[in-house]
Amino acid sequence: MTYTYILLFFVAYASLKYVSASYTWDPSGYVMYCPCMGRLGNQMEQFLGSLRFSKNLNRTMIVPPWIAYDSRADTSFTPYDKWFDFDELQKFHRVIPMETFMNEFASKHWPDDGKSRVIFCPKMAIERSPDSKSCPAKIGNPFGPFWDSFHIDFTGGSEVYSHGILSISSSKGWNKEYPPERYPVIALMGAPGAFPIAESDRGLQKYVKWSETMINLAEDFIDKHLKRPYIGIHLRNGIDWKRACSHVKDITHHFMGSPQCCGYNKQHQLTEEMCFPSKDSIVNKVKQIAKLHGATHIFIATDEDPMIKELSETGLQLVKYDENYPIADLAILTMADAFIGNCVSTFTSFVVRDREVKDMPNYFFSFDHQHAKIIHDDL
Ligand SMILES: Nc1nc2c(ncn2[C@@H]2O[C@H](COP(=O)(O)OP(=O)(O)OP(=O)(O)O)[C@@H](O)[C@H]2O)c(=O)[nH]1
Ligand SMILES: *[C@@H]1O[C@H](CO)[C@@H](O)[C@H](O)[C@H]1NC(C)=O
Repeated sequence: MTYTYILLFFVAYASLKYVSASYTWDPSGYVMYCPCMGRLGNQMEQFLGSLRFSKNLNRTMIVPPWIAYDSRADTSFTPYDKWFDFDELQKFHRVIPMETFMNEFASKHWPDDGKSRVIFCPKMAIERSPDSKSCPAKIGNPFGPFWDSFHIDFTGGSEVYSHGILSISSSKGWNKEYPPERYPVIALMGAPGAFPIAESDRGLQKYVKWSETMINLAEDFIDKHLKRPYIGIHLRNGIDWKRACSHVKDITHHFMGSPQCCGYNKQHQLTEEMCFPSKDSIVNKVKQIAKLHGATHIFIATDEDPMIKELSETGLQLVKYDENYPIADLAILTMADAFIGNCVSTFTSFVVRDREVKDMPNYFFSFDHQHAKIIHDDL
C-alpha cells in the first residue's frame, strides 16, 4: 500500500518535472504573431504557412490563441490546445503556447525594457498608420485586444521589413538582418502565412489533430444523433457571404479558398454559382452523394440557413449541432464518411485539408472535378 503511494508520488513528481523541463529557452529565437485576419477559417488557413515560416527560420513558433468574435462583437481568445493536440505539432517543428512563453520566458528574455519588444511591420501597414511613421500594430480590433490580453506593448519600437516574408530563400535574410541574439523574438503584426494557403503546405494539416476533448465531444454527438455512413455538409449562405460572392466575376486570381476547386494554376473557372450554390443544386448534390455512399443521415453545418425545408424532400435524416459552436461543426464534418463543402469558403477548406491527408472523400456544391469547365484545355 505505502509502496504504491510512494511510487505514485514519484511518477507524478517525475512527470511534473518533465513538463516544466520540456520548455527550455531556445537560443535560435522565436516567431510570434497575431492571427489578426479573418475568422476561424482564415486563421487556420494561415496557421500552417506560419508554422512553415518558423521552421524555415529555425525559430520556435509561439502558437497564438484562436480569435473569435461573437454576435455582440466581443472578442475572445481560445488557446490552441483546447481544440487541438499541441504535442502533434512538435512532430513537425518546435512550438510553444503563447501563454507559456509569456509566463515562463518573457520577463527574463523579452522584457519590457524599452528595446526588446519590437514589432515587425510591413511597409504597407506603416503607410496606413495615422502618422505614417509608426506601426499600427495595436490599432483597432482584434489588434489591440489581442496584444493587450498578453500585456504586450511594443516599447522597443517598430522595424519595417522590406524583404519577402514567405519564400524559403528569404528566411536566411531574416536571421542575418535580425540575429536571434539581438532579436530573440520576431513579433509580427499579422500571420506570416500565405492566404490562401500554399499548395506545398496543405500536407502539414496532418499535424493538426483534434484534442481529446473535441474527439469526445464529436464522437458522443455522432453516437447519439447520427448513423454511419453519414454525409457532412457545409452550407455557407449568410448575407455577408452572398455579398462576397457577388464579387466573383471581378476576381482574376484566387478568391479565398477557391484553389481547392479551381486548382492552384486556375485550371477551372470560378463562378458565382460555385460560391453561392442554388438551393436546387444543393438538394440534388446531397441526394446524389447520399446515394453513392449509402447514407441515411446528413449532418448540416451552416452559418445561417440549414435549408431544413428544402432538404427534407430528400427523405434523409437531417441533423444539426444544437448550438452555434463552429469548432464542433468542424470536428463532426471532418469525421463524416463523405463531405460536401463550399468551393470558396475557408471554413470548408479546413475540413477539406483534414480529410485530404486522411484520404477521405470530399465533394463540392455546384462543382464537379470531372465535369468542370477547363480553362486551359491544352494544359
Ligand atoms: N457554427 C457555424 N459557423 C459557421 C459555419 N460556417 C461559417 N460559420 C461562421 O462564419 C465564419 C466564417 O468565416 P471564416 O471561418 O473565416 O471562413 P469563410 O467561410 O472563408 O468566410 P469569411 O471569413 O467571411 O471569408 C466562421 O468562422 C464561423 O464563425 C458553420 O457551418 N457553422
Ligand atoms: C536550429 O535550432 C536548434 C534549436 O535552437 C539548434 O539546436 C540547431 O542547431 C539549429 N539548426 C541550425 C541549422 O542552425
